[in-house]
Parts: sequence; structure tokens; C-alpha cells
Amino acid sequence: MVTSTNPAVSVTSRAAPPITREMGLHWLEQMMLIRRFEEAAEYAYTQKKIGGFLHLYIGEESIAVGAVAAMQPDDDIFTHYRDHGWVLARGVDPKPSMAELYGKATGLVKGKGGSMHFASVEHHMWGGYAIVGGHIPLAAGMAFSHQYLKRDRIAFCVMGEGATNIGMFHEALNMAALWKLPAVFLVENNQYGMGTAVERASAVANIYEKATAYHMPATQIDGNDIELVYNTIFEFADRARRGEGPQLVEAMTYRFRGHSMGDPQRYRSKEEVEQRRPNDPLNRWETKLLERAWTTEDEIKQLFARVDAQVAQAVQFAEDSPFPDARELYTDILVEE
Ligand SMILES: Cc1ncc(C[n+]2csc(CCOP(=O)(O)OP(=O)(O)O)c2C)c(N)n1
Repeated sequence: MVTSTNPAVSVTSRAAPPITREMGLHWLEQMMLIRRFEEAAEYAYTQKKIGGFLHLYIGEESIAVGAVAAMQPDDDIFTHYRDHGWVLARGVDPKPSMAELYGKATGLVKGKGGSMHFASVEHHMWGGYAIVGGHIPLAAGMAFSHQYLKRDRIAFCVMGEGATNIGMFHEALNMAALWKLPAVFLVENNQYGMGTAVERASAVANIYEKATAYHMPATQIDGNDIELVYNTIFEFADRARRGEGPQLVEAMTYRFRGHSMGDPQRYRSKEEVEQRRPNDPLNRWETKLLERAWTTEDEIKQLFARVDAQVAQAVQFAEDSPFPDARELYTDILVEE
């Protein structure tokens, strides 16, 4: 499962703690929370209660949930704009998260960021970046600070496969490898960058092979297999934490919704999307839990009802919250020393 693209690099790593029934149920609940949260956001968007861009993560939830489970709580996360799942998987409250989408003062970043800029410093979640690839050097910089200050923490940088064609990806990977920074680069390959299929944009079909240029251990996995995500991220993170330098994981997945809201999706057929449905990570994990007799249909119903109630409360909270005061336009702009 774990493959190094460079035989000169050590691939020894510790295995992840075993997955328990409790963990399995928690993962199902988190994946369901992300799914329902985004479905509610999608509906609110059609009602014009949410504006701007809204990039949904539906179909990719197993990556954030499995990866966050494999991290330490004070590891730092930088993501691209498809960030709702990452924030919720990190344990951020859905209420301020929904309020942020509504642009309300009670939002995660006071309603000033919206969908693409979810962040919570206390959760070591640094956002939410709209410039494709722009956050990759920032994550490398955070990894450098951990190394320089001898902290036992690593930086995770999450991006789409499209970002790996951007210059900043290569600059950041080069520096990270050169300085053996404690970082994990996680590519969510959902097959499309906006309306462009990966093979039309990248000269290298297997994205993880790009890490070879920087002598970085890398692998490609099925991102919709939550157990594989958890085990792989744990092993790769463990190596980065123990000073073996940066690592890269390419998680193969598929987004079931358009790139953002209002995407007519002319670049793929309805049949293609339907063919991918059996690979839905949520259904796959639910089926596995039932097969293992780790849960029952009844328990799942209760769990989903809990999630529905939580999302309804989040929507109510967002609806009831005030918009920011106009004076907020002039706050949080400069950092004072
Ligand atoms: C530097 C830059 N160029 C172009 C864009 C416009 N843009 C927004 S999303 C996107 C596609 C990125 O695809 P990918 O990295 O695969 O992520 P995904 O949306 O598939 O999760 C592009 C080109 C941008 N935001 N920033």
C-alpha cells in the first residue's frame, strides 16, 4: 500500500492505532454531518441566503474525516477553498460555520470570509485559500517554524490536483524537501479542475509521481476508503514528525456536485456521475460497519437523526444572527505588533 517513489528514501513508519467500533461510528457521524451541512448550504444558496462562491465537498468526505483522525489535534491544516469538510472534521461547531456561509457576524471569521475562507486558529485550521496553490508555501512556512522552534507538530497542506500544475506547488515542495520540513502534502484528486479533466491539464497522469522530482516519499490511494486514508495519513505523518522530511499522498476521489454552485457541468455526462455513485464514501463506510456488525440499522437511524437536528440548529443560528456592522469593514485588516 505504501510506496516510495524514490528508493533512496526510507519508508519505515509506525502503523496507526487500530480502528475501533467507536471510531468507526464517529467517522460515519462526521461524514454525515459534512454531507447534511452542505446539502443545507446548497438549499440556502438557491434561496439566495448564501452568496458568492460555494464549493461543495460532497463525495470526498472520507478524506477529511480519515485524515483528521490520523493527525494530532495541534497539527496545522491549510486547505484550498473546498474547505467545509475539513473544518467540520476538525471539530469546529457547525453553527458559526453555517453563519459564516450566511455572511453573519457570528460566523467563524465574523462573516467576512464566506465559504472559501473558513478558519479557526484554536483548531489549528488556518483556512480556506481561494488562490489556487497560494497556500502551499504558507504550509511549508508553518512546517519550517515547527522545525526551527523544535515543536512536535507538522503542517498539512490540502489541495486539488489542479494546484499541482501551479508554480508555487513546485517551489514549496522543493524547499520542503531541501530543508526536510515536517509537512504532509495531501492532494485530493477529484478528476476535474473546474471544467478541465486532469488528463487535459497535467502532463503527468499520476499526480503523486510529481513528488519524485523532489525525492519525496509519495503514494496514491483510494480516497473514498476511509480506513486506507486513516492508515496512510498516519504512517506518512509519523515519518514527517520523526524528521524524515515531507511526504505526499494523492487521494483519488470524485466530486458529485459541480465545481461551484451554478456549474452546468457540460464537461461530463450524467452517466459518468451515476457510475461513480456506488463508490460514495459515506455509503461504503455505512455498509462496512453493518457487515462487521459494528452497528445496526436502528443505531444508524438515530445517528443520522442527531446529525439532522444539529444541522437544523446550525441553519436556525445562521438565520437568526445579525449581519456584521458596517464598521467591521475597517477591523481585522492589519496585525498590530
Ligand atoms: C491562481 C488561480 N488561478 C485560477 C483560479 C481559478 N480557479 C478556481 S478553482 C480552479 C480549479 C482548481 O482545481 P483543483 O485544484 O483540482 O481543485 P478542486 O476545485 O477540483 O477541488 C481554478 C482554476 C484561481 N482561483 N487561482
